[in-house]
Amino acid sequence: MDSHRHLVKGRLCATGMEGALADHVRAESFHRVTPLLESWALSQVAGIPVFLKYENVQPAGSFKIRGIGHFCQQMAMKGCRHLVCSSGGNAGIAAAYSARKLGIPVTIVLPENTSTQVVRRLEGEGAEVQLAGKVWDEANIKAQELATRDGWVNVSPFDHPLIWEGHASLVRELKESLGSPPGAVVLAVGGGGLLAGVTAGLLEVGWQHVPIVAMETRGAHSFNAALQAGRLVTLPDITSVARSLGAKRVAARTLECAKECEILSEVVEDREAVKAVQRFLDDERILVEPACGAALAAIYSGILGRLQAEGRLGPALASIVVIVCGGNNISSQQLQELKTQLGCS
Ligand code: PLV
Repeated sequence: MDSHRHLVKGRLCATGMEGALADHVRAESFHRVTPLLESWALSQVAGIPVFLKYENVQPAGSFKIRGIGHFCQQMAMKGCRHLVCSSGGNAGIAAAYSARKLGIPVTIVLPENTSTQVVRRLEGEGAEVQLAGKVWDEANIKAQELATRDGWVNVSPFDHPLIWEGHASLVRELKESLGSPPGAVVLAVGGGGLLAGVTAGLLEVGWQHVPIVAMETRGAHSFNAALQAGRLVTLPDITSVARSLGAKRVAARTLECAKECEILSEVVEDREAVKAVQRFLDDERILVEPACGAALAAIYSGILGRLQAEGRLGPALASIVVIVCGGNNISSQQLQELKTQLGCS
């Protein structure tokens, strides 16, 4: 894996710093325990209790801080001198937030079409921002180049065991709040870090029988394409507006997850994801980005009901958990523009 290679190149061996930093770094995680609340509106639509895991209230605006915060803390303990992270936005904000807390300089590489709002947020965190390429995969090539510098460490937005370990904390919180397992967990898939983390968490708490409904938008459906082909597939381009789901190829680990847990992969159109964002705003008065709309569309577009009718999900589910992954790539104006672009009234 690339991040391991860079660690070797960066010669991040144990130093005297390790002990001193370790106490500070281990003191507290950067993520917060988030609320799990039953949604009246979504439960009405689904016909069963729907619980929302509100990751949008994390300090960096999305679940990403769980895994990336954990990864960055571990790298700091190993004496990392500079962090570099390629991102569709949210992983970068999580890395920049973590780097500021750790006092380590950070460079975030984003696709050229990144909104000024996200760039400003990153600069506000003290990050150096570089724009490279049309999609995340191209920005990632640039980040990999930078990460070969001495003492620099590459932070993958989704592809590292420490990231999955950090994301798994979300499932421990679910177990704590719910006690008994839900009928399914619904989440969005970009490169598959959240999927891998939730799989790890389900295994850890003994909930491996809980099906995961893995949502993507068409044009960013690299996991669905891989599952169908039975091997990793590189999409020719990212054409979805859900830029945060825009990894042309998912992490190899995602295919292993599909062997360890029951994963139901579903693809929605951009219009459905954006309509879900609008409906969620009206129902819960919370604005999330289209990446998160993809997960919410599992309820709003009746996908759960269809999976039940097809016998792929049980007929009488106790409850459903939807991970409200959040996201910073949205504003009321951007939502309006997306609706106009996609012809949603
Ligand atoms: N976004 C990554 C990858 O982008 C990033 O750099 O921010 N929901 C939101 C709001 C996200 O930001 C992401 C990932 C996902 C879902 C999907 O998570 P993943 O990549 O772990 O499957 C290209």
